[in-house]
Amino acid sequence: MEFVRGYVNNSCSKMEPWQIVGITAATVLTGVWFWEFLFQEESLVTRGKKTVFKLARKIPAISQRIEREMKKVNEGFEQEVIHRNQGNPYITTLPEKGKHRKEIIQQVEQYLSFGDYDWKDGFVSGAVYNYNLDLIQLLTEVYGLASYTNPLHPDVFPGVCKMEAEVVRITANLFHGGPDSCGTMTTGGTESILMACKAYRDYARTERGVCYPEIVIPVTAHPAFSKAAAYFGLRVKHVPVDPDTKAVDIRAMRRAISRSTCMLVGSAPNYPYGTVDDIQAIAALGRQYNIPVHVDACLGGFVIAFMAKAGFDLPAFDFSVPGVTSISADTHKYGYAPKGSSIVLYSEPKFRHCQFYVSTDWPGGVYGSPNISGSRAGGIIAACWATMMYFGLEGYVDATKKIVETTRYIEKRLRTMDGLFVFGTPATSVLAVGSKVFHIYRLSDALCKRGWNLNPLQFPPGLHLCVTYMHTADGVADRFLSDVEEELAIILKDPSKPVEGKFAMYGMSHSIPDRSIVGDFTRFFLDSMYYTPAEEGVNM
Ligand SMILES: *Cc1c(COP(=O)(O)O)cnc(C)c1O
Ligand SMILES: *C1O[C@H](CO)[C@@H](O)[C@H](O)[C@H]1NC(C)=O
Repeated sequence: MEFVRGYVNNSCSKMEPWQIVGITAATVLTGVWFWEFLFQEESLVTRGKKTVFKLARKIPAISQRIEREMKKVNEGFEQEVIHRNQGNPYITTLPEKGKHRKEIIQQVEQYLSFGDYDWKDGFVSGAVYNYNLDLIQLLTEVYGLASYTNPLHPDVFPGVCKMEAEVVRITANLFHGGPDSCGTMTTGGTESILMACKAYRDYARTERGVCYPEIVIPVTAHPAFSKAAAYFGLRVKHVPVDPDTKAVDIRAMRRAISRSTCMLVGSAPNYPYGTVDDIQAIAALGRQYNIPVHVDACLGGFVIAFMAKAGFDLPAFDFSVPGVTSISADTHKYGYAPKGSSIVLYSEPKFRHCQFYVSTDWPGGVYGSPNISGSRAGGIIAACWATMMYFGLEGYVDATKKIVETTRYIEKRLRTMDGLFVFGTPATSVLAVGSKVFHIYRLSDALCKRGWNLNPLQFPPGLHLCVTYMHTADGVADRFLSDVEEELAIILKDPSKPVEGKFAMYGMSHSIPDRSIVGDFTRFFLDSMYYTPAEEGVNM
């Protein structure tokens, strides 16, 4: 101590006071700047890589080539949209006069007839989880009755509020929530996840004074978590999954935890492989480090909650596991409600309070809103409520039994096929296959040509099937399996042939190291959804 004092005093003895003040201030500011430079939302390495690619894209030869490719890709996307709409003219301005009801219905029918995939007969993975004309009629009527309600005004529409509260409570009970459990409805799984991330960010800030909260998620967790991080200024730490089980590596998750960690995430099941993370181990980490744990059951929540009753074994994954503090479950997937509804649940109201947004000083009055939307569609809540009443416990257990049995049957048969392997142990209704012998996208391409719409996976390449109620119809699973078998036989005659068709582009996009180019492609794809022709609008 003496020595340090003497040394510092000695070195400063020749300086004037302003110099000491100046150097101190400059050192502190440089230190802070350096700290902030090192520890940003993105790691130094990621930022370094991005800078290198950005500079590379400034080289004229490269930038021209990229531009050409981009243009091609963009035109490709537009051509595909034009093809899908079968050359029908576009309406780009309001019709001069309102149209007659009959004409509108005719046009709607025509619009809805576009598209090449026969989703009603089970050719599509996921997307539509149940199609039942009786239920649709009921929902149409219910939606009509409630279509003009807005639960933003509970005093005006108390009935819709009661329905929402009941849907939340029913779901909390399905997931073994205690008397303190609570939640809200949202517009979908993404919003449920956004809300949980927002709640935990605010909880970490207010309760623990964490300035830069971090979420720790498996690489297989749904992109909604990274989206939440991007929207709400959170940092993401991705944890790898075990290469064999495809469940999150718990030891790596422990290492990823820091003082800034505001939530741990496990999926039950995840989207890519349908495997379930070890929720009990994640919850134990949460308890040990006092960090909230979110279980993403968006996809399979309304399957996994009924599995025990349908006669399938499963480790506990819900509020019955101490340490699990929130769950997201989509009523608009296996809850079979129309799109636009999902549930986020918390073990205690203190977390839900962090989800709410409150503005106390607006001249328009004190304003409180539970989730992202302000005005909300009461019709969707009523339709979700009606779907739950329509199915009842028995209906859901029965559907779960059929769906999981079908998935297990498909899995068992796929495991016997040469050249294919199944990723991990699919737990519920989702499974994925890959190949060590040929490029799996060749199978994707071949099945696509036979009318199947399945989802491609990357890192490593795979093919994923989300089994819905439509796949449980007689003969659908067998038709799928025999199509796979026949195509496999063709592919295995020449296993090293490269991928062709539109899947070649998917394959190529994995090998592009500069992910910002893939990002640009994706933005063009999104642009193409809003494609309308450049010429003057046509009034049909
Ligand atoms: C579908 C899904 C979500 C998000 O749901 P959306 O309803 O599409 O917003 C979240 N997690 C998993 C595992 C999913 O499959
Ligand atoms: C969030 O918005 C959706 C969509 O309108 C609504 O159904 C849901 O009830 C909202 N959540 C809450 C808690 O209000």
